Amino acid sequence: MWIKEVTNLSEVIASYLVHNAGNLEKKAEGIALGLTVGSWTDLPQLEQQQLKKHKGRVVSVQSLGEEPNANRTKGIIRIAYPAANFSPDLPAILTTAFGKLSLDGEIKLIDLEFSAELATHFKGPKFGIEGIRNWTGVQDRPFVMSIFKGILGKDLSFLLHQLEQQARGGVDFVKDDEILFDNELTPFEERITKGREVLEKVYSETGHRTRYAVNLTGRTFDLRDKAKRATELGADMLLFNVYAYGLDTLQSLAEDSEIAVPIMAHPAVSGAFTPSPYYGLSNQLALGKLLRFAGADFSLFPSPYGSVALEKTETLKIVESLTKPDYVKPTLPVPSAGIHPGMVPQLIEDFGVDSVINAGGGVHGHPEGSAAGGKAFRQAVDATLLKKTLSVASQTNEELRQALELWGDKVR
Ligand code: 1AE
Repeated sequence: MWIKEVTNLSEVIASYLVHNAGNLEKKAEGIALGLTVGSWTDLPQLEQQQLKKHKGRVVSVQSLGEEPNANRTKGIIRIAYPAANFSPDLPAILTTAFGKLSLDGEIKLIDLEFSAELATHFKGPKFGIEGIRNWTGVQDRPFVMSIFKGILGKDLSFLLHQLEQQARGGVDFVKDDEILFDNELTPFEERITKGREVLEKVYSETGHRTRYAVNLTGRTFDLRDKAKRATELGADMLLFNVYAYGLDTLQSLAEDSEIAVPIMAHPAVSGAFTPSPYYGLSNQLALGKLLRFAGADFSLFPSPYGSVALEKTETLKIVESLTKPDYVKPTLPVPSAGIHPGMVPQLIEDFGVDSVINAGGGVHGHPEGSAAGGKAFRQAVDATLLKKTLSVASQTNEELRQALELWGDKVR
């Protein structure tokens, strides 16, 4: 591996995983030139001088040898792109670092490192983990979230009943299903106003406050007004299908001072970009750093043990890029999909206390209904933090006992 000196220039450094690229140094130089000033050495001296500040810089080249049994070489190339080449926004940065290059052979963008100056253009999450903890008053334990299920074709009274049951189960957050769009049966504004009444009622009766993330949907140019209206109506949080709209749309919403609520980024559609080992974006970038820099307070991603599983190493890299010290606040990791109470000890072991345990079917599928489903999760969390096994805890927690009887206590 060789590394050229890294400077403090305003720039973004892109890391690429390449396969079968031949001579890596040559490949790297080709990218550094090709994505910036084009051909270089044939130009007259004056022009070379003028173009110098725009030229991409090869930062490092590392061979990873051959893939076992595949007869394929691979390596990692890092290229710095001067900020002079782009406006400080994600569409420009992505197009610079991975525009046409994304179409050009076996190359995967695995990371983007922002220089300090460039990072000042990104505000990141409004709340971050600390902000969400202060807002909710929930400290020292993972949050528990449940997801509306089976709402399509149902009316508002059905939705409100399901909301009430989830809140009575003691979950911290309830989110819309990402496939619930604005519709006549459960209109966006009424979900917010009537949902709020239900959650206030549960709070006044039980002392437990649940917050609701309403799905912000519709045409892109309408989103800003719709999000503002949602906050005026008292929406607690917004759910957002960021990869259906684009990262910059998320960033614009997150930066708007009149949209002063946390935003939860859903991973829908991101799988179109991430699963190949050879092409696209890494999960740590797509569901980690880019969402954090674009301002998501929560990032949902497939857990390693649920129904839409990701490799555990992938999920841990996502969490690292959501939470490690960086220029912007951390984003709450939400490992999701196919989660049931028996998985709680493993979720806490893998993702820690600063995470959200999130389930749809694992709440509503409880034999005694959704409230019991929420309680079973809270009991599993409490037991795990007290270092009790779920099996011991289930002797004194009926809801947990029933959940374990149904789903077991194994992650797979
Ligand atoms: C990766 C996102 C998971 C999600 O949005 C969802 O609806 C999960 O539902 P369950 O928990 O698998 O029923």
